[in-house]
Amino acid sequence: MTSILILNGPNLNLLGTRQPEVYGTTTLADIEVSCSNWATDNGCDVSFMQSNHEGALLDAIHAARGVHQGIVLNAGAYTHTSIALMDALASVEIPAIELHLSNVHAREEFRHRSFIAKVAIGLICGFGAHGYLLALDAMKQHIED
Ligand code: CA2
Repeated sequence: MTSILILNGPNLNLLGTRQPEVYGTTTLADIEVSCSNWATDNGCDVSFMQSNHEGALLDAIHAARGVHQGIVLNAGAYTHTSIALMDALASVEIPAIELHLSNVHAREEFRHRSFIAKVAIGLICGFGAHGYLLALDAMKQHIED
């Protein structure tokens, strides 16, 4: 069965509790339920994880080898800073989609730079929590094509 890993980076555990004008009112737990429902409806396996620690995200990417066929990554602020995450994605050779709730290109200049985009097959941003389902659809299509 097609298996997709969804990885969430720093501060995303706070979703739905602060800055609703930027990130909406949906919690990360709500998003996990939607992704799990999507998995059931689409005959896929979806694993969901969040960490505030760069090393834990790196370990999860390394451990995905031979287990998951695709990675959806909302790396949070590490998107704009982490060469280590970029290198990890490149080294495991698993297709990855960069995901953001907000439209990072309509925000501060420092959010326009992405190390993840350099190794991702594509980027989805600006659609809030629905972006997770868009990313899963896109990844399933990519894997099965
Ligand atoms: O839009 C996104 O999904 C981001 O990845 C969110 C990151 C931000 O650094 C990226 O530039 C874009 C920040 C996540 C912080 O999430 C919070 C949620 C609620 C309250 C406070 C922070």
